[in-house]
Amino acid sequence: MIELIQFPWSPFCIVQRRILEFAGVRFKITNIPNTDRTLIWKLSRERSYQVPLLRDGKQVVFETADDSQVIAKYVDHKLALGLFPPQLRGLQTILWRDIENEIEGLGFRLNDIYYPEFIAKKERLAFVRHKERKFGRGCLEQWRTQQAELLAQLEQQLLPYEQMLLSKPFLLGDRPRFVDFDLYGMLGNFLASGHYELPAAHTQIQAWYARMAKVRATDFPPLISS
Ligand SMILES: N[C@@H](CCC(=O)N[C@@H](CS)C(=O)NCC(=O)O)C(=O)O
Repeated sequence: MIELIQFPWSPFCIVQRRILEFAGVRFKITNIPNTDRTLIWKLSRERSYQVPLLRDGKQVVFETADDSQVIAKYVDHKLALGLFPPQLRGLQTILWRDIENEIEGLGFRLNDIYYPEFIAKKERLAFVRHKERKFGRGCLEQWRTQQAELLAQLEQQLLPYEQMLLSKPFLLGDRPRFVDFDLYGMLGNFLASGHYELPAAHTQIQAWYARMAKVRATDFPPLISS
C-alpha cells in the first residue's frame, strides 16, 4: 500500500494527499513531527529531509529539486490520472512555479503566524529557529505585523487564477490537472489555521476550491491518450 509521510498542514503534502484521494486508492498517512525528519532521512538513505515522501513497497519517492514534481508524476503514471498531459507541458511548469513561489510564499507566512496553535510546545524552539535561520530574526513577528498587506497581496496574486476559472471548471479545462492540485495545496496551507477564508472577491476560486476538495478521477470520462 502507498504510504504518504507528511505533516498535515504542509502545502506540498496537501497536494499529494488530495491527488491520492482523487485517485481513489487506499493509502496510509504517517504524520511526523515538523522538527524531526529522522524517518525521511532514513527512508531516503540520507538524501532528503523534506516532506512529503512517498513509499510504495520497495520504492521510495521524494523531490529532487525545488520545483521538481517527482512524487506527483510517479502517482500520475502509476494510476493513470492524466495530470501531466503532453499538450500542457511547459504551460503547467510556468504555472506551478508561480503557484509554488508567489502563492505559497504568501500562504505559508500567513499560516505560520499562528504556529503556536499547530506546533507542539516542545517543538517550538526548533520551529522558530528554523524559520529565523531561513528568513531572518523576528520574521514571524514581522509577518504578523504585515498580515493585512500579505492578505491583500494574496488576493492580487490570485487574480489570474480567478480569471482562468471564469470560463471553465478547472484551471486548464474540463478536468483537473496537476496545477489544480498544486494550487489547492497552497491554498489548503493558507486556510489550515482556520483564521482565514478565501478572498471574497474571488468567487470562481471559492467554487473551484469546493469542487477540488471532493473531486474524484471517476467523475471524468476515461482518458484516451493522456
Ligand atoms: N518542492 C518541494 C517542496 C517541499 C517542501 O518545501 N517541504 C517543506 C515542508 S512544506 C520541507 O520539508 N522543508 C524542509 C524543512 O522544513 O526542513 C515539493 O514540491 O515537495
